[in-house]
Amino acid sequence: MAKKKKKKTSTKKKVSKSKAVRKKTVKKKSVTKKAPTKKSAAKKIDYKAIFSKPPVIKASSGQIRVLIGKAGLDGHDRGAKVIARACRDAGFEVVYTGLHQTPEMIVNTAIQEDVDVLGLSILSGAHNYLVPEVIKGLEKEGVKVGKEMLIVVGGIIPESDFQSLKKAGVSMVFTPGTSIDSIVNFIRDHVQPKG
Ligand code: B12
Repeated sequence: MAKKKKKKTSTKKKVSKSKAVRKKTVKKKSVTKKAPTKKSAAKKIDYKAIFSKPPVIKASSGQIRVLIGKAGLDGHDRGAKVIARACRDAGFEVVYTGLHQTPEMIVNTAIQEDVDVLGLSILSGAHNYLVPEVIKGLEKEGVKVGKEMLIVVGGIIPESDFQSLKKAGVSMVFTPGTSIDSIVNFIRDHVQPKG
């Protein structure tokens, strides 16, 4: 019995020791927490500056022609369909590729349909691969991206990728929550129909 009592006391001591250690660690953490510096504040992406001067192109006909493309394994087609319908309602000529297209398929359709705007809808996270692939394919076929054809991208696109997409030839990125009107107006403002 006496032995058992001794054991219990020693365990209590151990617990109280480890509590003290935990308290110390918490204190340390709060001390080392840094306030945001000027450097980290400067890192914030100013997407309006990145896409500040999108080009204005001349349409190949009297009606603005738009292709909405879905590349890769991405199965999210709501946004693409919503945009395709809104563009049609705005009076544009619209072609929708449907799901699971390869970049080559999208390039071929864009050229065959002689579109002024290629809108890529990507929610899969593969935009950093797919978008440059499509643009490279168009340029290989002699399309002057940003002069004869506007490339716009919509979907789940982190702001940190805006700069590289702009560099690849994208004129504007539209993320979730963008109003349909602002998308239609962007196309109207940046594509001048013939005549
Ligand atoms: C609905 C939904 C689904 C539905 C899709 C139904 C369908 N037929 O589209 C279902 C249930 C099938 C689904 C499945 C999956 N999903 Co999901 N899904 C969503 C959810 C909740 C909403 C997407 C949506 O329809 N929004 C409404 C439409 C109108 O908005 P939108 O597409 O964003 O379009 C707007 C803009 O982005 C822009 N836009 C979009 N396209 C274009 C094109 C052009 C040309 C222009 C100008 C503008 C534009 O304009 C629109 C209007 O503002 C999002 C979360 C979210 N809040 O976005 C996740 C989300 C997209 N899904 C996600 C994931 C991971 C999946 C799955 C992989 C889950 C799984 N493990 O199975 C699968 C993948 C299926 C597949 N084969 O691809 C992730 C993607 C993560 C990422 N990319 O980093 C998200 C972001 C959820 C999350 N927070 O994790 N999903």
